[in-house]
Amino acid sequence: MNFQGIPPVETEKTLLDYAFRKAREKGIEKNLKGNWLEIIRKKEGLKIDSIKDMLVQRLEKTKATFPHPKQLPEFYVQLMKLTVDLDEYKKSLAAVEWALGRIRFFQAEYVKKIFRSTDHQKIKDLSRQFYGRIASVVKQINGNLRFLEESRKIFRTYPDVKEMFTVCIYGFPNVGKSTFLNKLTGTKAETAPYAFTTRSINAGYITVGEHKIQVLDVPGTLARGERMNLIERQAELVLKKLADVIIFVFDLSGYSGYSIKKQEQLYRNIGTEKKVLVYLSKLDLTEEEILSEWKHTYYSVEELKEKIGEEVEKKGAKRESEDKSEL
Ligand SMILES: Nc1nc2c(ncn2[C@@H]2O[C@H](COP(=O)(O)OP(=O)(O)OP(=O)(O)O)[C@@H](O)[C@H]2O)c(=O)[nH]1
Ligand SMILES: [Mg+2]
Repeated sequence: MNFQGIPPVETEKTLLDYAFRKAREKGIEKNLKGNWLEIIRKKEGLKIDSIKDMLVQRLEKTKATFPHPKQLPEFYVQLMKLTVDLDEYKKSLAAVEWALGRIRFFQAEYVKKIFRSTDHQKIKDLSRQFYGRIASVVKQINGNLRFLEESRKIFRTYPDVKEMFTVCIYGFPNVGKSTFLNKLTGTKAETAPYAFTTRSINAGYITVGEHKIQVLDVPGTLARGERMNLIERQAELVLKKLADVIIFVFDLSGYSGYSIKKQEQLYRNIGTEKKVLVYLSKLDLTEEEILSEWKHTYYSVEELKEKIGEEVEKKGAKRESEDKSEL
């Protein structure tokens, strides 16, 4: 799902200004044939069609580019529940659908009325009535359009994750997660000597044997519940729902600004439900004394890759035995 490519949603004012301006341009079209009554009918008919076309085209685009929760993998539905008001979102999509119906209905109605009318003034009045109705329809969904635009900005922060075996790199800001992701997968995620460089979730891929594995770099925090920001909520969901294996990055050097004690606390918070592997970063900056205490937990990037491979095999074997027991 392309959450990054959803185009902006226009306001009621921009939509109407644009549609009415285009209609005025149509209204000055020359070369219409027939008697004066036929020409007036055609002109007004063209304006009405043009308004309908412009609005329908834009609202259809909104309808087509915003994902409906029904079409999304479970992970993204959960993510939506955490980050936007899902009921309000569904209501807003339904409102766009409703507006499309009304616009098409009024266009058909008023064109019919105009072509039946034999009075110049009456035709002008009908046109004006149509504009009023259409403006009122679009105004009625303005709140919904604004809500969709706000949702779009939130969707843009969503990670692009696939449903495959997933390794999550987890740990405090600035400990070296993105550097490790780059070492492991060869991607080029941004790294920097200050915290919160990674504002959304970076992804890379590795192949172990014949298995393709997704590796996500997930920012960590000790905040809970209400105190979590948008990215932290996403991180927690990725960790709980998506991760098959977690690699926890410890920075023992002190350069990240987080004490070893704090890092151990975050490590313990993960719980025991998932397989957790440890990676020690910044060994070149770490004091010998601390290093000797932690040496037994050290694995190189290659060794960790092998361990991930073992977990993929285990999961595959588990799935096979589950499949057999279902038969
Ligand atoms: N000397 C040394 N520096 C490292 C090592 N690993 C990471 N760094 C540096 O530590 C800083 C932070 O690394 P990042 O990989 O950006 O850390 P991060 O955990 O992704 O940080 P956030 O995205 O902010 O959460 C960068 O300046 C890296 O170059 C290492 O093994 N040795
Ligand atoms: Mg990072």
